[in-house]
Amino acid sequence: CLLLCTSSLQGDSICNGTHGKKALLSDPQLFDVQFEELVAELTERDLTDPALADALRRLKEVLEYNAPGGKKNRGLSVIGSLRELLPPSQLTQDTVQRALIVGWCIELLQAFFLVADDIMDSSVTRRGQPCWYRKEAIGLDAINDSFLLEASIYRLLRKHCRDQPHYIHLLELFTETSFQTMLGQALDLMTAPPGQIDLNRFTMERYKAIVKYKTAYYSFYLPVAAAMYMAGIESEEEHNNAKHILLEMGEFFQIQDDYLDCYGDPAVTGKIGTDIQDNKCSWLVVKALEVMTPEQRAELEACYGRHDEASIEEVKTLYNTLQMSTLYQNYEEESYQRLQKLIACHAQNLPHSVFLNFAKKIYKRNK
Ligand code: DMA
Ligand code: MG
Ligand code: MG
Ligand code: MG
Repeated sequence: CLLLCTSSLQGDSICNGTHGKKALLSDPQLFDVQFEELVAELTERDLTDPALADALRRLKEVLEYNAPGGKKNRGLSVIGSLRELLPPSQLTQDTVQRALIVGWCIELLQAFFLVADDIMDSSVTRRGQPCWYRKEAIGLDAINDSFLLEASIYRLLRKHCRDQPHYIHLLELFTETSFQTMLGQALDLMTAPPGQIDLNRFTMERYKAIVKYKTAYYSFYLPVAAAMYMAGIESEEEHNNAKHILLEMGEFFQIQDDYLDCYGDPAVTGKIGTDIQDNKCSWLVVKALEVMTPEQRAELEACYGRHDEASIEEVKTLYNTLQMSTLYQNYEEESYQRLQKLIACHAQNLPHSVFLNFAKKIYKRNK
């Protein structure tokens, strides 16, 4: 059905069903249909050596458990941004389909990082289900599964974009962004050595470096930059303008993630927080350190980064005493205002809607 879809107004597509029945599919619906297609492609049609049957069955299971089930904001923003960047006449069926596939490549990159991140962070749940490595008979085999998710990206890009002028740009963008994310994860992990509590490590400067690299590049710059390349926008100046705004949004997004780690409802976020016991350089601890008394600092030194329930509760009580919730809400408001200004002066030739659509999705989120 997807091949027959023609894009039309406002993110909806006319889709001729197999019986000639016309249905209006939204981008999120098209995106889900595309996932089924891509799984079949990667696990049934791509490699046909019967000797690989078991491994391909495993890949299918890994893809289906770890790639969908999230908010899909990153993946959907490729087609969303492309609709803002290209006139409807240039949004052919093929172009729309390619944008959906590149969107899934970003979701696969995210799945690759999350499978590994959950092992490293000793997390319990993700998107409302057990983390993949916690499933019976999976364990550390999940490491190889994360590699499979990453490798799938490049098979899809090759298959669908190889003859496009933007192919090389997309390849470099994905490899460069992956490297940036890995460096960010390295900073995140080395700033949180298990059992070695040293509050002096938790500076705002270190915090900003961690989140720019581990989150902002792949979550915000990558989807918009991919859409820009697909629309033929290659100029470094345009990319730097977009990056300026998107990295700022990414920083705020990770601050929300850190806030929700402690204050979010696991039934809504789908994950149980681990930052306090993991000794993480979270926005909450960095900000709390800025406002606490020397006595409170000594207390925090004695309970942060410890796994017993009483210590975790003590950190949370201290956060409540310091009114971290209010500090966060003030920060959110301030950040939103700053972002609006940034869009007004840095978006330049790019449609502001590319950035405003993204901003709308993340401010005041609770999941
Ligand atoms: C996640 O940071 C970053 C990457 C690259 C996956 P995190 O560990 O705070 O994320 P989460 O809270 O989703 O585990
Ligand atoms: Mg994590
Ligand atoms: Mg992590
Ligand atoms: Mg987190």
